[in-house]
Order: sequence, then structure tokens, then C-alpha cells
Amino acid sequence: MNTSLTLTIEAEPYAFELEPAKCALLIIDMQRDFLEPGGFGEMLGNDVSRLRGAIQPNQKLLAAWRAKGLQVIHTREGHRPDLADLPEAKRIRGRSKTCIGDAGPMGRILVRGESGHDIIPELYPLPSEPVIDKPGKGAFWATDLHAILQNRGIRQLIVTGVTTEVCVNTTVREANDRGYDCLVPDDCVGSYFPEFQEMGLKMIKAQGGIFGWVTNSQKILDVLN
Ligand code: TIU
Repeated sequence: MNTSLTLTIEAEPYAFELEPAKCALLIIDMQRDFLEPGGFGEMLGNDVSRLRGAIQPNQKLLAAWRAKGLQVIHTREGHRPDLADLPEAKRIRGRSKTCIGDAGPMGRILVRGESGHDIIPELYPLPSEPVIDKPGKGAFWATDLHAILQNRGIRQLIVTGVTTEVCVNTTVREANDRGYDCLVPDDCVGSYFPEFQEMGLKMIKAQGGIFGWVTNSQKILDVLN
């Protein structure tokens, strides 16, 4: 795509000036552990079916982004098989009977290399798309994401995935502090809690876009196509 092209996307609190060649689609943690029964999301007591509405809008946006040859990056939350990167505070949080690292129907919960840790088949990464394995909620902490974005000349992010108020929000805040402009399509992010979906998005766009912009995937598709 033309490297100097700018596209205006209708968004809140005001229009987002998208520079496609400098923008990555960053898909956060669309893993079986969060979206399918028997994984980390369910272990925490959540109804995982609540996240599935975000799959189809992500598929459409991902297909359009790939068709234009633009940068796609995926993330996965999880830990080393030896759990050396798992803080004890995170392991015992929630006082659940099963913990991160314990065996579940999709393998050891939230452990790298297990089937539950991998990205759902509907949004599976292409070999050319970087996958960032992150031990925390934010995609920048303890990862090489910032270096990859700098090396690829990226300064804008379209951030999608799950969950809106946890890993998406944390990542948008981390990105904002590092100088990236973040656009969040509301139908491409999901929460186990409707009230957190609403407030998680409001927090991003409030105060003149304190952390970023919020739009709908259709508004991105309209200008991209
Ligand atoms: N529990 C919850 O809502 N989210 C997480 O633990 N991680 C992500 O958001 N990916």
C-alpha cells in the first residue's frame, strides 16, 4: 500500500487519521484458554461464550488487513512450561482449585506449547505474522513488541481481542505511553462482563481520547476497501 496514504476513520472522540503503512493490527490473546471451555477464562469463573461475538468481526478485519498486505501481530498470554516467569501472586490469585500450570482438558492452563494456550483456529496466525508471547496483561511488558514495531516503522495500532478491560486496556495504556496512537474497534474486543465492555471502551476515549480512539470495524472496512 502507498506509504504516504492517509485515511480518515470516523471515531470517538474525533476522527482517526489512519496511515495504513505505519499501522499494525494487534490482536490480543484470542486464545482457546480465554474463548473455549476448560481453559483459564473458565477457571476464573467466567462464561467464556460471552467473548465469541468478537470472533467474526476480527475475521473480517483480519482478512481485509491481510488482503492489503498490512502488518498483523498476534499476542498470547501464558507462561514457560517450568513456570519460572509466573509470579506467585498471579499463580495463587483467585484462590481457585486449579491454578495456572495445572492440567486441564486443553493441556496445562496458560502454559506455552499447550493447545489451550494457542490462538483459536478462526484467527490463526500466518507464518509471516509475529506472535508475541507475553507473561503479563500488557503486550509490551517483558516482550520484544516495541522493538518489532520500531523495526517495522509502526506508529499506530488497531488493537482488538480479549478482554476489553484487562489485556486490551492494559496494552492500549502501555502503547499510549510509548507514543503509539491506538484505535479500538468496539465490536472486535470482548469482555466476560457487559458493564466492563462499556466502561473499558469509555475509559479509552474519555477526556479527549486520554488513551486512544474507539470506532467500529465496519468504519475501518469502509475506508480500507
Ligand atoms: N481475566 C481476564 O479478563 N483477562 C485476562 O486474564 N487476560 C486477558 O485479558 N487476555
